[in-house]
Amino acid sequence: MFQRIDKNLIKEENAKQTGFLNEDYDALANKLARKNIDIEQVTKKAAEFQIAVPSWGTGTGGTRFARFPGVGEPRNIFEKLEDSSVINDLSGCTERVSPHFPWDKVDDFSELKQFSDALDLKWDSINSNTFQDQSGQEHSFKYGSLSNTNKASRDLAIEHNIDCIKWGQELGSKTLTVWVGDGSNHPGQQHFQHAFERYLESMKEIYRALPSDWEMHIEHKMFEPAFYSTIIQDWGSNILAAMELGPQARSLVDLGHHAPNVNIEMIVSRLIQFKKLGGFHFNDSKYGDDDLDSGSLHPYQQFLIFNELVDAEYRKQEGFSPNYMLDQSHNVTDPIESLMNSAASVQRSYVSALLVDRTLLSEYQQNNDAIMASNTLKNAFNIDVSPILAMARLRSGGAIDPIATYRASNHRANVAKARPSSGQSGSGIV
Ligand code: PSV
Ligand code: MN
Repeated sequence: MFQRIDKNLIKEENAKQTGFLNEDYDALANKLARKNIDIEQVTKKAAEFQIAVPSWGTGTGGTRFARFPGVGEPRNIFEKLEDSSVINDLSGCTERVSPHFPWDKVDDFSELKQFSDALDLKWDSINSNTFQDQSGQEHSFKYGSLSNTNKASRDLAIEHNIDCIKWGQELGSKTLTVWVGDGSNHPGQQHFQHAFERYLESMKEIYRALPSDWEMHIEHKMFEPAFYSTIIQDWGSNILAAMELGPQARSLVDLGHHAPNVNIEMIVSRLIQFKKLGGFHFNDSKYGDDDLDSGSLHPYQQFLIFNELVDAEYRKQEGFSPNYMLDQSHNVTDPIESLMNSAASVQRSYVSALLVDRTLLSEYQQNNDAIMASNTLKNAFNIDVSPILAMARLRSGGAIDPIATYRASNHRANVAKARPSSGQSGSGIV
């Protein structure tokens, strides 16, 4: 049976560590004071940081080869919310959940809203799924959705996105994220321009249905499921589409959706400059869209992205308010542990970027002092901000050590009986 994480358990577990944390925090406060940084200001910002959890990330992922179901994994959106509340109660920075429709569709959205309210959770961006057919679907998405040559398939995809907006309104969301798998597998299969024209025409219809206080986020992806061309394959096509649609349309950057070695932080800077940065799907990757845990391989790249974000915040850049969200697949770990670790990893990058001496950096840049400019970033990155993150969690009622407290709670074993495994071991969507 699901039980919300016991606040007393959090207190007991925290009590074991508070003494050491205070010592480490004071030592870091002194170190930062020598650099004229007030640790309390930084901790306050760390405590304000929020990143959304993807509903689908709470289940065990898989590859196109196989999926190994996890014990007690959630079977529906209500159980996904239960697990999301565990993540938020321990991490203190994941109060929003991003649903995916129709995977998370319910008959009664007011019931779902009541359920999330009771768990102190809010709703983030709504993701529409037109990359697979639903059973009995009349017009297939096999050859694309919003860009399909068949108008009836396009209309179905448009209608689904408009439904997503309506469901999102019932949940209190303000953003629609559109990622489509449309593309081609063979050179010559598709007329590039005509396909993009059809996509834009469909997107314009969805855009017209957008409430005035909503945003539409367009997510680009270089490959997969189409392996030769993808309709919104990179940030170029993405920003073109967003510009064509209007000010409520912005681009979303999923870290795994670029060719290896692409300078993602520079893409972020460009999108910020033209008020087109909608948000992020954080994850890490070595080869492609691996969907590994955030910061597990490239923590410096993640920091450099936050360096751009904090710089925009520092300069009070107009129109800057990106959504932060995780988008990962957890194939061999407990998804709750991976999501807590990942949220903290992204929060760490944010906090480290707050420590960059921006006046000094700007002087070095102005004087073309490459080594000192680079060292200014490295100096901030190399400071271990763990005590700030732990203190922010402690003060917001979370756990100093989320994974240790989670394990002490026995959540997985508690829900295992109520959530018997479906026994499926077929391939899963990652
Ligand atoms: C596509 O690979 C993606 O990154 C999009 O955000 C989807 O909505 C999500 O993954 C679903 O798995
Ligand atoms: Mn994504």
